[in-house]
Amino acid sequence: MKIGIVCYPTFGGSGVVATELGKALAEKGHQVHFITYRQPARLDFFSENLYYHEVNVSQYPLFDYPPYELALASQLVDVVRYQQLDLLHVHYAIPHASAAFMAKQILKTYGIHIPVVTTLHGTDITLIGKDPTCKPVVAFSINQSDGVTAVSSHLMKATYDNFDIQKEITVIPNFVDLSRFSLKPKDHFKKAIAPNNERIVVHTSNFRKVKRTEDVIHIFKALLAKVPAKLLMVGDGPERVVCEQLCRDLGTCERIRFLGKQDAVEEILSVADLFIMPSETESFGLAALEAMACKVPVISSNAGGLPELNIHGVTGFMSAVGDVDDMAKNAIFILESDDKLATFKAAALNRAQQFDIAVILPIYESFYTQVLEQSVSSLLK
Ligand code: GMT
Repeated sequence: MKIGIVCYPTFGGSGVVATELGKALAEKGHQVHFITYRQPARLDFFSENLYYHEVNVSQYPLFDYPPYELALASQLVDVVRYQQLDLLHVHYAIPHASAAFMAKQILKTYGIHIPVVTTLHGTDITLIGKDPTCKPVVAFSINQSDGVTAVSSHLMKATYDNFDIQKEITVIPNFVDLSRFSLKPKDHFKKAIAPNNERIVVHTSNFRKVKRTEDVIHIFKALLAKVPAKLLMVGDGPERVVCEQLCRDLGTCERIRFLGKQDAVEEILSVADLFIMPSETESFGLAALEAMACKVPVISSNAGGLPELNIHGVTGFMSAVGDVDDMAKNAIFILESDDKLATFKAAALNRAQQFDIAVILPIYESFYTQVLEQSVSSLLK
């Protein structure tokens, strides 16, 4: 199959899922064309089946707001026409689904029919998508897609609850590449971070408000009262400075390292004993899945789709959003005993194996086949 993939090329979860999916499809022999405004962060190797088409947005001085959606739609028309794509798969509804719809209408005038699959990832529905500035366009472009997937049952329900959707939404969960995300021998790194054998706690995110990164610092502060530990904060974003100030106020700076954006997250997770994800909303929690694949139990909120991943009392614990005392209590429970920690670690890996890319990739492939067959039969009607 010749598949065009549209996504945000950043470290955000939807971009990671889209890029890893494209890479895996290419390895399986499909021809995959990424159409994005920058080379996706994880598109880090060459393959004869992988293509990259950059979207260039005009900087014409009349425009206060560069017309990205228009540039994307134009590029989609071009790539579909000249690369003869079979299907477009757009990740994150805004503005990708509406740009794909526009491209599809233009392509019809050339006698080309291109089926569009839209994958909903999270804030495109639960935050910004609901905003009146986006809502009618998001609803329309979901309904106009030939296939729609959501990364959790929670997100699928939230989409039906918040928008007038007539389309069937299929749940295809996030996945992890277990050959990359697995425990790596990183003892020298562990020794450097925790020379006195302290427990290592990790948080990774894009440090936006929705991630409640300040909660991570509060949970860690409470944990320190019982368990010697170090905290690694991975990633960057608007809340990082707030967290750095909070560490100073709480006197915990010596025990916390802010590592910024990192490519080799799996190496950091390989030395971790606990992962903290206290998010306000989280449609799936890909970062938590990646931690679990590296045998790291998870302390999370019970928001959104997290209960579909983190099994309370087995792979970690969940608490109500903002209940940092309960999260700290659960963190102490896991970390205070080597035996308990070993049990939680094994269970975390066991759960992650259910989301192995080898399991999820064929689900996407058969979804594409189904969408293609349906669109061919609707053309013949
Ligand atoms: O909103 C974000 O955090 C970024 C967003 C994205 O689309 O880049 O992440 C969402 O998609 C991920 C991949 O499907 C999910 O694992 C995350 O849970 C989800 N984030 C939120 O819902 C907050």
